[in-house]
Amino acid sequence: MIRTFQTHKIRPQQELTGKLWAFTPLQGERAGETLWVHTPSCWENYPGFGLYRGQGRYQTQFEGAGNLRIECKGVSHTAQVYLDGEEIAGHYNAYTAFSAVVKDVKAGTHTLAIVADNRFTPESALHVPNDYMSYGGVSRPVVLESVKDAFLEYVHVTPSYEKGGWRAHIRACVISLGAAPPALLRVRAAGQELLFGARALAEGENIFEGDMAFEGVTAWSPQTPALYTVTATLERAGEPFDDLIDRFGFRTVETRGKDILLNGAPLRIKGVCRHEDHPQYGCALPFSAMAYDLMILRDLGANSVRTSHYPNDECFLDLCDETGVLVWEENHARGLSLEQMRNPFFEEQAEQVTREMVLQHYNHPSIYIWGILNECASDSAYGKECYAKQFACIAALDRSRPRSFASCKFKTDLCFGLPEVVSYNIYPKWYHDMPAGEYLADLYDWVQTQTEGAGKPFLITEIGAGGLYGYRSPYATRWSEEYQAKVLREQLEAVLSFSDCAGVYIWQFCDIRISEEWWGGRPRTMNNKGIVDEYRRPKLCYDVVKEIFSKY
Ligand code: ADA
Repeated sequence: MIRTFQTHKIRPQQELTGKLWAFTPLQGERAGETLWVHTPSCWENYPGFGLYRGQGRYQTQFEGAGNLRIECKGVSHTAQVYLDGEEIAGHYNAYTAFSAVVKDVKAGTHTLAIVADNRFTPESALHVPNDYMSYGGVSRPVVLESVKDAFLEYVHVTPSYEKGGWRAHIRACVISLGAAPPALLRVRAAGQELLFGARALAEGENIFEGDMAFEGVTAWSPQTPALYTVTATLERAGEPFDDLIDRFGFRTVETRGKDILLNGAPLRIKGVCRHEDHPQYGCALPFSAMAYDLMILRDLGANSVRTSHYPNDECFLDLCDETGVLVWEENHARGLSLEQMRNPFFEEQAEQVTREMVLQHYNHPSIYIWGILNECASDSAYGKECYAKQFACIAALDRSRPRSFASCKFKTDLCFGLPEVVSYNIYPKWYHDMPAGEYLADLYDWVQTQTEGAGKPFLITEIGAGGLYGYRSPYATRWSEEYQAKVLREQLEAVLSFSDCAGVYIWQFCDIRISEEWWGGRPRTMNNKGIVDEYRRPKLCYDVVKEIFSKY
């Protein structure tokens, strides 16, 4: 499933996944063997491939002719794409989309092959052995489109509320495959139209910008997740030849003093951190599993999800837009040390995933904040330079949302002057023994008196404790469900009763698989801090979270 709504009515589009493809592992004992596998999927879920780390070739055939645009929504984690044996694209990072256009393809049957690679090589700065799993496979949909000499790449809508009325800034990007004859661009949104008169198109990107005003529209909010459609069409001589349909919502996000404001009203975040992970699907969750996760999240009384630690599947974001779940969307990085940030590939790879995240997910009204570099070296001068660059990269692409990062550098963090929101991951009574309330007050005081984060909104982006599903102990010993429930109660009460805090995210939604290299301190080679286990079975803490979320 590509999206939860149709994105083209004129441009022919077809999902190539959603059926069996031929899979061939390229290394290991079974190298060269061919299996028929469902797609999208991760090879860790094929019998015998649970621990395979290497390259795998996925192959399918399709009918097509003309200018073909092939979009991969996500290949984990490095991809090389071949059409009829010719390499047409390469991409690093599992969690963002990429595409290639091949011109003048002859009519007939064509072979598409994608070689996915999940190895931890020195050239991979972001996918490293970690406290989550870097799966292998064609993990998100692959889409085939037929385009003319020019086509729409994106149409970004930035809503604003001025003098009692909604307006929107429109920025559309048209890609031309060569110098192309004049084309007209028509943008329709929420019953209004903006027309850009015919203009010649230069090869590559052509940007169109303008403003629109609206009347009688409904604002998007968690209580009223009203969505509108924006339809952009390219036309010549009155004939539309390409289109792009997206959705957006009328809402503003800003920070004022200690508050994060949505449509002018302070937000109180009650959220969970969620990895895309499932024992049956790896990171390639089908629509039904994503929708089920959101049902659990809403049943818990949560109003937000943090896409820790990477950009999420667009279908999941579509569902968040539709159900009014606020999203902290995060670029890809977890716990990189100073040395890892000095990897010569780090800057380029981090900038790429950040750009792709913002450009691809720009219109989702549910995304209220961009996060970067979870728990990286924000306590060093070099780390600070990297944080500054990535925040600048986001600001250059989007000024309509605040930015933040989740720090674990306690009283040594140097970066709170950079973003609009200060965020901390804290684990009182799990990684140390200080009571949650005392710990939080001390940390908050330090931020206010010693850092450039003073006076900014303050979020707790992780609290949590491990609890092994089914391990019960009348003495509430560590790792028992009882201990986890007890700790979460204390942490949640402390954070939510702290009026200077804009909210909390629980680490984490469900138990997840981690890289084998990370087994120390992680029973079952899983991170067991889920409110539900990996099969989404509720632990004892489920009712505690529900009770406390409903109280605040
Ligand atoms: C960190 C990190 C998470 C997870 C967590 C834990 O705060 O951001 O990815 O590793 O700790 O379980 O310890």
